[in-house]
Amino acid sequence: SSPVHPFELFGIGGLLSGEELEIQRTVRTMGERELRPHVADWFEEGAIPARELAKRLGEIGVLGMHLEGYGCAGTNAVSYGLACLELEAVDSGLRSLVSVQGSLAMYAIWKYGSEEQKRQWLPGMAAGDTIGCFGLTEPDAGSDPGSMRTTAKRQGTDWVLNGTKMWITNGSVADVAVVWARTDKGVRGFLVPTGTPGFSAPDIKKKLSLRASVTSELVLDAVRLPADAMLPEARGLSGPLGCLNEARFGIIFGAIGAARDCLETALSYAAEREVFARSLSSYQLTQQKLADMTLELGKGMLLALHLGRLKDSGELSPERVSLGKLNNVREALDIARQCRTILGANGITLEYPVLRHANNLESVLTYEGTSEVHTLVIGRTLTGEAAFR
Ligand code: TGC
Ligand code: FAD
Repeated sequence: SSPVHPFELFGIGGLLSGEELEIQRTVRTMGERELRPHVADWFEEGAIPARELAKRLGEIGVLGMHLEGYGCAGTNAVSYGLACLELEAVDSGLRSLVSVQGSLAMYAIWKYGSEEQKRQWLPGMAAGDTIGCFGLTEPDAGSDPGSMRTTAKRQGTDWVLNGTKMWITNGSVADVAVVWARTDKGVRGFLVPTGTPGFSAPDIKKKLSLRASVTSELVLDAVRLPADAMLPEARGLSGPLGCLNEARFGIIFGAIGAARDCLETALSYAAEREVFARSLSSYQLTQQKLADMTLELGKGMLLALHLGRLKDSGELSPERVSLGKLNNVREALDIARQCRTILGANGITLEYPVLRHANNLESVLTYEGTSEVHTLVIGRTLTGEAAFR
């Protein structure tokens, strides 16, 4: 009998509306035609044409697509998730570009910015003409952003920022950095045009993961900003953490995209590859791997959709986001590694996407809250006891 796709086996398509399917198709088509042919080279070279990519992603409407107004598409959350899924099916680095632009930098302005800040920045960012980055992590403050050292101090009506941010996606290509800093009234967010004197963003080199993505340090050396550079509505750590919920949501779907791409690759490879005079897919050991991976992929997709529907009905708590991020990234990474075994030696090259996805997913497991942090969030929810410190 003819093979059935894992998502078809689970009946996933029937759970999506016509509009959601259409958005998914548009992003998939663009990704397959315009991104996939180049992505292995970008990964190998450790360089992407970020500006052109941002412009093209803006044209298809995926930058800040789940936000309302200011040039954003205003789609539902599930559609945004599906766009992330299709981009990450090509490469986690491309989904990262979109996550950071839309869910972190744009969302921070959209949620916490003044009307003037929204009008100044959001339309250009939605179009991909202006690139944003989001600086929370520091060399000595990752999982515990509350221990950040970057400061913003008043000098007259101005603010002066000093400190270093680390591991910042889109950092050196950004036009505007959303920087979180400690003030005498707690953590606040600042919009830093990257041409401001004292700001620099050296790239982080020699990455073995997320190579098709720009990752930089942000150095703030007495960066002087006017009073209106502060995001007026963000107070305390709940400001940046509120943005992370948005980006983590996209990752819940995105990780499924990477895993789907691996499984599709392994299914077709196993069907073609002959070992001991029979197709690799005809062996029970292979079928067990394929069946187990299909179960995890399908369950992860159902979880993503469930959380997406909860987000659309306003019932997605941060703890629920932790369930999805922890499960789907962990399972996607397992699937990518298992698929690599099916491809044998061919699996270690960039001719196939599986080890590229696996390497990328190592970063995805760590950023936006490590798997340990999300485990502890779930543990705190279940027991009422915080075990972070
Ligand atoms: P805690 O005392 O729990 O909370 C401090 C304040 O924040 C509030 N809060 C949240 N608000 C919104 N959403 C959430 N998810 C929130 N979690 C906590 C909380 O209610 C409280 O508010 P208030 O008003 O009472 O002050 O904070 P804690 O210091 O104990 O830390 C908790 C912990 C460890 C869970 C948190 O700090 C955490 O999530 N750490 C992980 C840090 C992280 O995820 N960093 C990501 C950086 S950005 C990134 O990685 C981008 S990669 C993107 C890409 O390339 O795709
Ligand atoms: P640490 O916090 O030092 O953690 C090290 C280990 O200790 C981890 O396994 C962790 O889970 C564990 N650990 C920590 N606390 C506990 C605990 N209480 N109990 C048990 N174990 C614990 N950040 C941004 O702000 N903006 C970005 O755009 C951005 N992009 C990124 C892109 C890439 C490619 C990468 C790799 C990272 C990016 N990050 C970004 C940073 C990312 O969010 C941090 O790496 C992450 O939050 C973890 O921080 P850390 O690396 O300092 O690890």
